[in-house]
Amino acid sequence: MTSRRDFFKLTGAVAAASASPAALAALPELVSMDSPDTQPPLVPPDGRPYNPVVTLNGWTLPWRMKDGVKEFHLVAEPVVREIAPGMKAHLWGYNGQSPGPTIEVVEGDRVRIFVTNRLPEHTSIHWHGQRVPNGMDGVSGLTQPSIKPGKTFVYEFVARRPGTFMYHPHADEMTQMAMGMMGFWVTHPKTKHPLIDEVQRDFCFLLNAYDIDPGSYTPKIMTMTDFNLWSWNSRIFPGIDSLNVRLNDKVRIRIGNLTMTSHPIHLHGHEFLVTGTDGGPVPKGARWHEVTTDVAVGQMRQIEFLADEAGDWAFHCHKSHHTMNAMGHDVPTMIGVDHRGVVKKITNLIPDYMVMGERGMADMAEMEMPLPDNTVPMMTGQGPFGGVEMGGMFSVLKVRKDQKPGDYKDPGWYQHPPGEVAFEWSGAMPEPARFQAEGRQSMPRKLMPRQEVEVQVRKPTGHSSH
Ligand SMILES: [Cu+2]
Repeated sequence: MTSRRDFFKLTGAVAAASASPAALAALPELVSMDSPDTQPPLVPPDGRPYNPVVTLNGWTLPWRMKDGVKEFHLVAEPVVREIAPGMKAHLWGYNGQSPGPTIEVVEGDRVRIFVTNRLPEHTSIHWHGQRVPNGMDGVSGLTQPSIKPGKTFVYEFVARRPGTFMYHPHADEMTQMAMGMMGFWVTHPKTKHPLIDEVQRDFCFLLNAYDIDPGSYTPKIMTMTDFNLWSWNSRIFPGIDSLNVRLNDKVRIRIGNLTMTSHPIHLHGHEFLVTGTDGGPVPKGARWHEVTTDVAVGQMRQIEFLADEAGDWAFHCHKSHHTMNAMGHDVPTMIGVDHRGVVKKITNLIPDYMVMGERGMADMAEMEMPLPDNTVPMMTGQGPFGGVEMGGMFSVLKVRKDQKPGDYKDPGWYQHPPGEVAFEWSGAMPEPARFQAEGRQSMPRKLMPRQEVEVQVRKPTGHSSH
């Protein structure tokens, strides 16, 4: 086993140590990744050239060219994934990480993928969205026998359609996807394509979710809707790397959803076009500008925009519960509740009792509460102006004039030009003017309740339908 960095230094193929001597000559080397950091793009060393993608907190799997066929070796195995600094999860994935490595090929490439199963149960891989011969579709029981523990299967097909795809098991899916088994697949066009523009930056990541109790390490696989960790590539904010681009770069971001709910992905400061789905490129006449696009379950969306506004722009799922970490859902709304009488009585019984939520939940981000081992605060992340109060599916698009072409390093916080940051008003405050005509049109006075009714907003505590 070797890291991706060392792979191209090696000459010839060294096979996985567990393979039989006869297979040693045939199996491509097992390349594994030990870091959850975003790896630089893998510039193709052979085959047709293309502009490689950057996988957020991920990497691209190197291949071996054998008689004109691109050979990859995926190993399904238990992995330890750092979800965010301070929290590790015991997941299942591929080649050392969850998600598995991104596979990048070119339209027309013949690909051969060796899949070795080191899990305690059988598996298979389905190549989501691709045109393949039926027997290569990876549905265990339907199109192939499952891959038993310790066995290696071979998939072989031509990458016929350029586009944005993913791979995942089609065997005990509930368990294996809840445990993090998935990966990204990009097929680049072989020549200039009328519907696929050239871009300077091309990012990709998968939307996934876990239910891991604070203090524990293994996801609860029976959870259907009430996940507590909403992640991009098995990372949660502030553990998700920023997307760093140069001012006036054309940027493409490819997103796939393997959670059990939809995610309206929202970008600040720019309008984008949805240029592709897992069905292929979107015809030009069917594109319109958006700042939010919903990525439904099992879908891929490919968005493109010109990064022509310098700054640190939030980029996140717009479901506000999905920008939270390790959240308990059985907490009542406490806004406006006066605890003063009851707190003294409770602290007699429970000395460490704390009141929270009377003024909203932002206190949670500032409160220095002791956390159990191996978890992260619910809302966190420090920006240049204080707490960001975000978690989960949140990151930052950093647009900089002086970011070098091809440089993906984090440039640090944006230095705002003088006069371009919202500031506190220090002048006089006028008396509030009251609008006198309440109820005139839709609710004539005579129909109004005799006594004014005042309602308090209270969110339901059940979360049956995210
Ligand atoms: Cu979401």
